[in-house]
Amino acid sequence: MFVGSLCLLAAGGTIATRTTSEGRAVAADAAELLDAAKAFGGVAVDDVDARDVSRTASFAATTADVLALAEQVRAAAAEYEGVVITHGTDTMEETAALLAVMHQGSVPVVLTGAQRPFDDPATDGPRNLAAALRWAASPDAVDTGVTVVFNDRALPAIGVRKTHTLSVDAFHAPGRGPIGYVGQDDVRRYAMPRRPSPLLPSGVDELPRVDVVPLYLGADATAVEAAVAAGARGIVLAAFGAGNTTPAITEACVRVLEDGIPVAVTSRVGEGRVAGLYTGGGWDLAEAGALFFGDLSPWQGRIVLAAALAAEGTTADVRRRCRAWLQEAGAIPGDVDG
Ligand code: DAS
Repeated sequence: MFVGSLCLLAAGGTIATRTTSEGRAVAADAAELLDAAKAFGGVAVDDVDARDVSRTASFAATTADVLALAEQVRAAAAEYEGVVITHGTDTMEETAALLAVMHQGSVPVVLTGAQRPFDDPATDGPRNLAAALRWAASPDAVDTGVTVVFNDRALPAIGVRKTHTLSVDAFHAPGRGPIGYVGQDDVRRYAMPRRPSPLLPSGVDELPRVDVVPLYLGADATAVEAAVAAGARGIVLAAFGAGNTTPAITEACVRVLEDGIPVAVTSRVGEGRVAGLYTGGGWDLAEAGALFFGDLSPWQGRIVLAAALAAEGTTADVRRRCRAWLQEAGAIPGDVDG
């Protein structure tokens, strides 16, 4: 099953935390994590090079931190046959998306983490790490791009979501995954994930500001106006249902679109794609030129829009880039014109 040498990048998260009198804090290093994973067998951990990348909780990380991590991943992918990253679960879906808009080539890049601390007697971390290493070392993982391995499942980066606050069954990719099962003795891939062409080149150290605006009963235009005033170059709506907005937010977004700032529509629902269906809501946004981001979560949509904005070009170029990427990612139908 094992195809060659792996690199483990330890980037903080609950998987590496111990409990202190002031709350959980990252304490275990990459070597300790690897050592603990040995108990779950199935992978030649002596062939894994372990590197410490950061000791942050993922809720405290910045986009620049994740771009720096992406550079380490790129370097490791040039050197090893698989790269595994231990990471906090809170923003793992955003890191997965950011790596996915950059990663090229056949080397699998696998994110994993834990819901329970390293010093919990029933911690899930070492088991998840052993599974992630097993998946990364398997021929089944070659060409799968970026994946998340958690609770015995391999999930595609695009579409993965944290779906439970505390349970060890914390990640799913509604409508898209799992793409594989990672047991203690066997690895099985059921499907190949979509692999769109890279949207973001390597070497970028910051992304343009893109803000997420949540929809809630009676929401007014304050958040949209504040985002623009703060310098947002794009706005992602976490809209109602299949992509609807309050009248105040619809009107504010139409104005924003007239000013050349892209607005991307996603849903706060958690599964399914958005569509411009209702007058006064999604229909009006579509007519005004908003981009409908398919089944992407608001958080992954924000990464995709920011990546599309990172390259030079007009608003029309950004729209074209987003649409092409979303089509290749299977988020929107292939016949949507740009
Ligand atoms: N919620 C924690 C975790 O599960 C903290 C973090 O995201 O770093 O890893």
